Amino acid sequence: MQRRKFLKNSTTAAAAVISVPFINSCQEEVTIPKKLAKTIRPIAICTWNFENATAKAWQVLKEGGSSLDAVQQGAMIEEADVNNQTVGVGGRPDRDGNVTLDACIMDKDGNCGAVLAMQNIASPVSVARKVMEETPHVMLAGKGAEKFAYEQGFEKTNLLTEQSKKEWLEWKKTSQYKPIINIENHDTIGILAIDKKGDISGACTTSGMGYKYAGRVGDSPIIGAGLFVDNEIGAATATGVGEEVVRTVGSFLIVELMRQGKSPQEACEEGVKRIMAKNKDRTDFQIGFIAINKNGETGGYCIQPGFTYRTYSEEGHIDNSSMSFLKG
Ligand code: SD4
Repeated sequence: MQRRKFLKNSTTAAAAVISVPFINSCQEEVTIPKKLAKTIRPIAICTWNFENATAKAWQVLKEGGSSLDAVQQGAMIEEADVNNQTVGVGGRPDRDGNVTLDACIMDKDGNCGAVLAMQNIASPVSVARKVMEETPHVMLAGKGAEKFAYEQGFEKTNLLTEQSKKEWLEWKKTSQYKPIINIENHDTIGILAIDKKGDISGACTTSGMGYKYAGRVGDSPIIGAGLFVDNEIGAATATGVGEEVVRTVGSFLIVELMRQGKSPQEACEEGVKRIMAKNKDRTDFQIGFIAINKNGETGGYCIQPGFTYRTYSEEGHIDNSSMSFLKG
């Protein structure tokens, strides 16, 4: 049996590295920071201000359900909301008028599933879970994902609402592709949860950038970019311009930073700074990260003002709208 230790590399964190040995899923003895091994704190946390989604996830957690069910059911609330034009039914179409959806889900054991650019299915996060549980694969894309969904009993659904169609036809008059900060990138749901057993799961679901090039896929269904869960450490998820999140493998980075001893808040801040280091002269895009650690501590950070995240725990609903950001 291989033995290894995860050591913190920051001096402030050093005091907290008191050995808390346990056997991880690879049957290796690991030492995690003591502050990440204190108590179990069930919590649901999501990008933006999705009160109904976190309330649903919290209900699942409160009744003793798994974090996997909690994040799926929370995400499904937004997928079904026709007024959310960045997720599921009612999502903005691509430039050709087709609504194509991306989603992924990841569980406590590191299992994951994703669908990319899938059409005509109302709940891509549920199909992603089926990919995880019913296939040997992680990702299914396009027509293959849609075919698989039908095989699993999902119904064909028209995702383009009258409102989204009207706006798309208006957009076509100029066909200018310029995402507007906090508007065209808005409202993707990334949702993370810890259940009563202390297990962490996450999900992320979106229709992507409005009027995107047909076939374009962002960060949201990409494990490591739009979402990452490590049940020994914590989880992170992203919203905003996905290309930039993919370039830095943002969510994985944030979980690794927490492994090295950063708090969720510090890790999200570092994640945003890494992106800005690659985009020194740009001020025209938004990215927001949220994270939880094993203790149920949360953090969130973004480039521009306007992003928020919501948490639901025993303390009730909290809208973190006073969240800090990098640029004024
Ligand atoms: C994407 N990250 O497709 C998504 C968009 C998003 O709120 O987050 N919208 O790039």
